[in-house]
Amino acid sequence: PAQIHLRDYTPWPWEVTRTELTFRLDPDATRVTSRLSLRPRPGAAPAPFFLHGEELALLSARIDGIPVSPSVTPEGLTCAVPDGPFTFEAEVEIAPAANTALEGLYMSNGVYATQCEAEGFRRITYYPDRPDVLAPFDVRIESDAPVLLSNGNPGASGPGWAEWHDPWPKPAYLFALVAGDLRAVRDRFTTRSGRAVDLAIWVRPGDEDRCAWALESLKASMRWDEERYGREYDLDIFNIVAVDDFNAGAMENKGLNIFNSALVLASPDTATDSDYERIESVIAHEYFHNWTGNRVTCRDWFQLCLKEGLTVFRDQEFTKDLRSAPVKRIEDASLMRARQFREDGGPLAHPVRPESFVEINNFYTITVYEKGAEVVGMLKRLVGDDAWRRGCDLHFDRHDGQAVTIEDWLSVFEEVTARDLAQFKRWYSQAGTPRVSVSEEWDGTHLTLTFRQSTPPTPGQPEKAPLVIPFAIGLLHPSGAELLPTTVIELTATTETRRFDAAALAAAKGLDTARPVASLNRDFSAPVIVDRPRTTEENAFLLAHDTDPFLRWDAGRDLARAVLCDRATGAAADDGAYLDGLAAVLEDPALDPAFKAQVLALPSEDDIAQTLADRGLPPEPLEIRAAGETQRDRIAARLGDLLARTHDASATPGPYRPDAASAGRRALAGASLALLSRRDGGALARAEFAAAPDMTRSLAALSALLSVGAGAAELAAFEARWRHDRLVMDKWFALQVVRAAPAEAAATARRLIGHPLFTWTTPNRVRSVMGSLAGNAAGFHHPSGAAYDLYTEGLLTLDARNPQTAARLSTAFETWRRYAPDRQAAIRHRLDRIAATPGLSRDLGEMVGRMLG
Ligand code: B3K
Ligand code: ZN
Repeated sequence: PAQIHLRDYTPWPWEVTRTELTFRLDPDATRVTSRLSLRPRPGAAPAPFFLHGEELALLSARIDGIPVSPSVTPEGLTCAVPDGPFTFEAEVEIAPAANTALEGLYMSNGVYATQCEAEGFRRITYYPDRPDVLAPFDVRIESDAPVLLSNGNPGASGPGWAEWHDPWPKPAYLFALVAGDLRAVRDRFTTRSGRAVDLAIWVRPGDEDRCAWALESLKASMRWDEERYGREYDLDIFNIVAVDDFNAGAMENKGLNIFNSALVLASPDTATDSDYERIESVIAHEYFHNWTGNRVTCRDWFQLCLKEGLTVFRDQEFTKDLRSAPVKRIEDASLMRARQFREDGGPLAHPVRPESFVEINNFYTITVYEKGAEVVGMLKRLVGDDAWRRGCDLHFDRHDGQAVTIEDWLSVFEEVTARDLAQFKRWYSQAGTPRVSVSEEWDGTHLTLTFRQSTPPTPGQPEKAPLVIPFAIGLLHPSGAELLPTTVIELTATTETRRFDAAALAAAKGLDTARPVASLNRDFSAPVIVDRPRTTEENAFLLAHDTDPFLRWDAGRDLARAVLCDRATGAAADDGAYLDGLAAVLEDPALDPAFKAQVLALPSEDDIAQTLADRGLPPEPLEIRAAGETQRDRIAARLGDLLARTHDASATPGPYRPDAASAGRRALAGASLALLSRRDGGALARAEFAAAPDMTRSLAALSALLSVGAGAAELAAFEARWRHDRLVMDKWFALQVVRAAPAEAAATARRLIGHPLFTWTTPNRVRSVMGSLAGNAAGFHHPSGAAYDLYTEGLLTLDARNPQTAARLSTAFETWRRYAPDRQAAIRHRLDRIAATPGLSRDLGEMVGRMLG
C-alpha cells in the first residue's frame, strides 16, 4: 500500500462553491444524489478531475446536466470536465446496514449515523474528500424515521423529509447525518452577543434521564470559550447525538456532534465519577473544536495536531478551571508517561506532525493528541499568557474559514512576540522523548546546575537536534522553606549551565546557608524524562515539602517506583521512607482528598516495566505483579488503622453529586477500601457493595473484592441487576478481565467472548474485553502465551469487520522489544502470523508492519 508524504502536498485545482446532497435512506440500498458546483481555483495547474469514492455503486453522473461515463477505480473516479465553472452530479447506492467498519454511513440499533473523519465521506458519495476543500452544504433527507438531522440550521421539513443548510463552509470530514427514533432533551443558551441557541441531546427512548450532565457540561463549555478565548457559537442550534456503536469517543461535526453513548449518558446509579469527568471534558473538547478545527481547519491530515493538540490543550485548561488544576496536571502527566512515552520509545514512534502515513486513522494517537497538547502548553509558557491570548485571537481572525498548517499557527506567535520559533518548531517534527540530565555542583554558597538534553533515535530519525525546553525549577532550603520560587529556564543548547547564589537567597529569608534541594520540571513543564536520580532522602523531603503539587506527587511516585523495581528484580527493598511519606500525606488535613488518592496509587505495572527496560533489565510481568501485591499488603498492614480512618472520614453522605470535591473524597475512600480489603478479606467491601448508593461506590467495592480473589456472588448479582444496560455491562466485562489473576486472565477473556452479550460489532464491548486483557499486563504476558493467542485471534476476527478498531487494539504489542528474548520471540511469532494473514486491512497491516519494522 502506498505511503502518502507531507512533502507531496498540492492544493486541489478546483473550488467547490456549493454542495447539495439528497439522501433516500434505506438500510440495504440508500440512494445518495450529489450536486457539486465547481470552478477552477485561480492559478491552478491543469490536472485530471478526480473525486474520491470507495465501495460506492455509481448509478449515474452528469456534468452541467449532461450524462457522462466517468472511469471508476476502487479509489474514485476521473472524467473530463469543462475549463470554466461547471456542476457535477452523481447518484450512488450504498448499504449502511452492512457497514460494520463504522466509517461513512452506518447503522447502530436501527439509527442511521455517520463518521466521516478522516476519510469516511468517500464511502458516502464521490467527492474531493480532503480537508482543504471547504463548501457550504445543503442537505435533504428522505426517510420515514421520525428524526432527521444534519449539520447547520434546520430548513423546511414535512412528513418523511427534512432539509438542512450549513452556511459555514466546511470540509467533508465534518459532514454528519443522523436519522432514527430518537428523543431529545433540550435546553437553551444565549451567547454573550445575544444569539439564542437551541441545544438538544438526542438519545434512544429510555435514555432521556441520563442527559442532564452532558447538557450542563455543554453550557459550561460554551460559557468558558466565550470567557477564556472570546469565542462564540455561530449557529441557531447545537445537536449532540449518542450512538452505541462508535469507533472513537466522539466527533465534532459542525452543529451535529456525534458521541459514543458512553461519553454522553450518565446517572448516579450507572456512571462513575471518572465517567462524569470524562463526559464533561469530551463534551467540552468537541464543542471547542467549533473554533479550533471547524472554523479554522487543517490543510491536510499531517496537520492533525493543529486541531487536536490545541483542542486537547483547551479541554485540559477547562477541566483545570472547573476542577482541581494540580490533580488534572497529575492525571495528564501520568497519561503522558504511561502511554505517550511508551509510544515514543517503541516501533510506533512518530512526530507530533508525522511526515508520512499509509492509513491516516492510525495517526489519531496519544502523540498527536496529548504530546500535541503538551507542545501547545510549552508554547504558551514560553510566550506568556498575554501574548498567548493575542496570538490565538490573531490566529482566529486571520484564518477563519481557512485550512491551514503548523507554520501558519506558529507564525502568529512569531508576529505577536517578535520571537523566532524555528527551533521550537522541532517539537512538531522530531519524535522521541527528550531526556534532560541534570548535574549539580555545590561550592558552599552557590549551586550550579548543568542541563544536558538528548533525544534517542526513533524509526527513520537517527539524528536529533536540540529542542527549546521550558524547564520549570525551584530550590528548597533543607528546612523546607522555598528559596527560589518556580522559575522557567529555557534550555536551547545541548548543554546549559545556571548558577544560583543559594547563600544570598537564604540570607534574604533569614536562613542559614545550606545546600538546597532542587525541584526539577515542576508542573511537568516539559514532556521530558528528567535524568537525575533522586535519593530516597531527597524524595522523602520533596514529598513532604515541595510547594509544587505535581512534584510532591512525583516524589512519592519515585519512592514507590524504586521499591517496586527492587522487589520485581529480587533486590532488597526498603519501603520505610515510602510508607512514612504516605502516612504523612494521608494525615495532612490541608491536602485535597483527590490528591491523596493520587499519591496512594502505585505506579502502573507498565510504568515499572518501562523503568526496568530503561535500565537494561528485561521486565518480568509476573514478578512486577507480585511486587505490587506484596507492596499493597505491606501498606495495608502498616497503615491499616490510618486507612480505616481515612476511609471513614471520606464519606460523602447525602445524594450523589458529581462535583470534583465529592468525587475526590470518593476516590480516596475507594483507594482506602481496596487496601483495607487485604486485611479483612473483603468484609468491608462486601458490606459496601450491598449498600452502595451509586455506581462509583458499587464498582469500587466490586473491584476491591475481585482484587483479593473474592466477589463471585457480587459479580453475579451485578450481572443480574444490570444485564439490560449495555454501558454498565461494559464495566462488568472489563473489571473481570482487569482483575483476573495472571494465570486466569486469558481464560476469563475467552469465557466472556462466549457470553451471550458479547458482540464483535460494538467497539465498546470489544474494548471492554480485549482492551482490558491488554491492560492486565501480567495476564497478557503470562508465559503460557494463552493471552497472546486469544488476542491474535481476536484482532483477526475484528479486522474482518472493523479495521480501525483492530488497528488501535494492536498497539498492545508495541512494547514487545523491551522483553527477554523468549517472550520477544513469542510475540514476534504472533505478529508474523497476523502479517501473513490474507486479506488483512490496510489499517492493521500498516500497524503490524511498523511494529515488526
Ligand atoms: N476528531 C475526532 C476523532 C476522529 C477519529 C477518526 N479516526 C474526535 C476528536 O478528536 O475530537
Ligand atoms: Zn479532537
